[in-house]
Amino acid sequence: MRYLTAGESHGPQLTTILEGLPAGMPLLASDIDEGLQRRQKGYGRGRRMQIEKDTVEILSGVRHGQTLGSPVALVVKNNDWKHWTKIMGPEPLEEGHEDEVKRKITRPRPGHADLNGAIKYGHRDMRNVLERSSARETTVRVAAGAVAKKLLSLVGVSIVSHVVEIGGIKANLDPTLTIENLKEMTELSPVRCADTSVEQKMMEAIDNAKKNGDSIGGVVEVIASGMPAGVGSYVQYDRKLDAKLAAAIISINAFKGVEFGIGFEAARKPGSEVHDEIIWSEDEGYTRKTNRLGGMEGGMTSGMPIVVRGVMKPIPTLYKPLMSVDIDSKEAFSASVERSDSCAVPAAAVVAEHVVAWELANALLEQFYSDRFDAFAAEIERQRKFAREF
Ligand code: EPS
Repeated sequence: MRYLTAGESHGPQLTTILEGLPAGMPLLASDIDEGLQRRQKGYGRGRRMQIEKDTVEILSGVRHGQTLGSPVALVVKNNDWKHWTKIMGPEPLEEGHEDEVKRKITRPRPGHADLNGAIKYGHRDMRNVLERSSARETTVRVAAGAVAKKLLSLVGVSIVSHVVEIGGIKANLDPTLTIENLKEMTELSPVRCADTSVEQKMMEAIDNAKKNGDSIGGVVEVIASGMPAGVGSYVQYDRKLDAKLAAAIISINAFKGVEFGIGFEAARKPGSEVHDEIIWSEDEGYTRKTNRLGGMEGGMTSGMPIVVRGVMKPIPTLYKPLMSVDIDSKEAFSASVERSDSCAVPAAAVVAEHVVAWELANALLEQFYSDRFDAFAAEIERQRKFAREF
C-alpha cells in the first residue's frame, strides 16, 4: 500500500491518492472526518484553525460505502484559499503588478525549510518552499492514516495517541490506564494529556510562550494494541517494522527523535532490566511480563502493545523572530513572521497516531493476502490462533 500527497498550504486543496487497499472494506467519509477534526484541535493552535473546517471528499475507489480495490483519491479543500487566489494562483501574474500580489519572502526562518529549500530549488521567493513544507500537509496524512485506522479497527487493532510532555512539563501517567481510558481522557483534554494535574501548567506554558512571541515543543506517545506477533521482519534492514515506524514519526513536520518502550533509558540499564520475560498461557499464548521494549523485538511485533514516542521541537515561526539574513541584500534582518501556532504538540499527537496506523496497516497488508478484505481479516485471525498455539 502506498500514498502520495499534493497541495500547498494556501492552495485550493490538499489531495492524497491511496493505492493497495483491499476490496470490500467498509469506508465512509465520516471515518476520515473524525481524524481531521481531532487534528484541528488543541490549545496553542493559531488562527488558521478557526478558518478551516477540514472535511474529506472521497473522489474514487469507494462505491456504496465499500472500497473497490482501485486507487482511493481523497481531497480536503482549503477554506483559506479564497483569500489567496491571486497570491497562490497557477496563472502568470500581470506584468508590472507582480510585487503587489506576491507576498514575497526573502528572510528565512531559522529551523524551517525556507533557506535549504530555496537553495535546493533556486527559489528567490521562499513562499515557494514554505507553502509545501507547512504542516498543513499533515491534514491529508491524517486522512490517509484514518483509512488505515479503519482497516486496523476492523481486524482488532486499537490505536491511541496522547501528549506526555509540553515545554518541559511532564505527565505523570497512571500505568493502569487502558487504551479506551486514554481515548476518552485525551478527547476531553485541551492539551490531549491524560494527566489532569499537569494540564493547567501545560496551558500556562503555552500562554507564556505566546505572550513572549515564542513557541514550545513536547513529546507525544502512540500506543497500538492487538497487532499479531511476528509482523515486520528481521531479515533485511528495510523490512524492519520499527525502522518504518521511526521513519514515519520523524517525517512529521518538526519531529526530531523517536523512542520505543523505555527508549533511551535502555542505554542506562542492564539487560536484565530492559528485556521482557516471556510467558505463555492457554488463553493468550505468548506474552511478556513487562513491555519495556514497546512491543517491538527484532524488527517485528511481539504481540504486546506497540509504544512509540516522538519528540517535536518548537515550531520555528516566532512572532518575536530570531535573526536571519535577507537573501536579496545579504544584510542581517529578523526572520519573516508567518501566522503560526505557539504549540502544535496536541495536534501532532493525532498526526503521529495516523502515520503509525498507516505503517501498521501497511505491514499487515504486506504480510497477509490483501486483495479481498474478508480473506485478509480471516488470515489475520488464523495467524493469531497459530501464534497462540505455537
Ligand atoms: C497548519 C496550517 C498552517 C499553520 C501551521 C499548521 O496554516 P497558516 O500558515 O495559514 O497559518 O498554521 O503550520 C506551521 C506553523 C508551519 O510552520 O508549518 C495546519 O493545518 O496544521
